[in-house]
Amino acid sequence: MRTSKQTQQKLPVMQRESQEFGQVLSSMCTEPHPRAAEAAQQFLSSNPGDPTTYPAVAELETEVIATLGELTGLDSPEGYVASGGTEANLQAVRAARNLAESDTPNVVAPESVHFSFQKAADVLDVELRVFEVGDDRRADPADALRLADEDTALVVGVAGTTEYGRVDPIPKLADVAREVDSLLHVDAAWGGFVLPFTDWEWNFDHAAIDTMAIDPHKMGQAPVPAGGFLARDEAILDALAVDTPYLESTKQATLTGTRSGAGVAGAHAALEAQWPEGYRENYERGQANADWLADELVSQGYDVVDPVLPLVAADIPHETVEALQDQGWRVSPTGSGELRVVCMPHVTREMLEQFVADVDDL
Ligand code: 0PR
Repeated sequence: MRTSKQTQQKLPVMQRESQEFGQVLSSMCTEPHPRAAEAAQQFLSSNPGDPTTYPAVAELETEVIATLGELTGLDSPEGYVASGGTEANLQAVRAARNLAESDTPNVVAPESVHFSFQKAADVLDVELRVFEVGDDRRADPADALRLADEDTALVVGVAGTTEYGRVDPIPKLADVAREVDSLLHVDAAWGGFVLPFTDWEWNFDHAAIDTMAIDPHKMGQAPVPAGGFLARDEAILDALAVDTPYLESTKQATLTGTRSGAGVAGAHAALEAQWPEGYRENYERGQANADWLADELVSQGYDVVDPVLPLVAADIPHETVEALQDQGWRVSPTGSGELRVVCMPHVTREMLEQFVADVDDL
């Protein structure tokens, strides 16, 4: 691992500069809502992994899951606050594997899935079958069906892809899952806090979805770590549970043991402050910014992938991206090399105006 200059100087932590967001354009993290930061502070030493000892934070977690259920069209949601989208996706694969009858279960997913599925497949010893996406960068259910068979334990759809913000045809993928008798998981880790304000069909109410990832620590403005794992049925959590003989609660379905009370409390406060109107405003502002940025870059002659959600990918040459990075812009490319700007709540029009001017100068 590289050591930064700051580490080499060994400044005491309180004298180090914390991350500024003024030039952060490609991250899916954002500044936490002020009330969420405060709530996190208050629960720093509580462990939601031990609800008997820490009932206050456990109650907050139940309420977070209830609100996430409301956001995703699920009346009596099961689930928990995970460490992030990686854990939620891994747990979805794990539940499907544990419930599958096959000894050689596989997972069918579009190539646009987050790389956390590769980790899940590796850790859980499950075959990951990936199919290409079409020109629209979305999963084609016919391709999913071609790859699926009687050993398929899980079909995955993404509601807001990491690189282009695309939403897969979730109801049709649910039909595929039903046809091969598998579960359906939707990864809305990033998209889940913007999609409620769009016409996309993506949630539990729109299709026979079994599990979902939806991360408060991305668009939800909660402090890190706060991911969300949701399930329609208790049987899914049961499939993940192990006995916990020396705790008063007798089983645990989470992947990690000790968990972040700060994450849970922060997510709770963020949801309380922002759902639904604050998130709606974030979405509308983010989408307007994305549309504006896309137009500006097109008028500078770049190819831009139409932002269907608040995420812009533009074909900007590698040297220009490097020059922008030298100017302090925190930007990173997609796998195919496009520059990617995620219009998170901290990304303002003023930032983008400066960014566009810098791109123009180069
Ligand atoms: N699912 C989707 C659709 C994601 O975009 C991501 C992360 C995950 C799952 C995994 O979530 P966790 O990272 O919470 O486990 N997408 C971002 C990415 O890989 C994560 C990220 C966030 C990257 C902030 C950089 C950054 O500064 O690009």
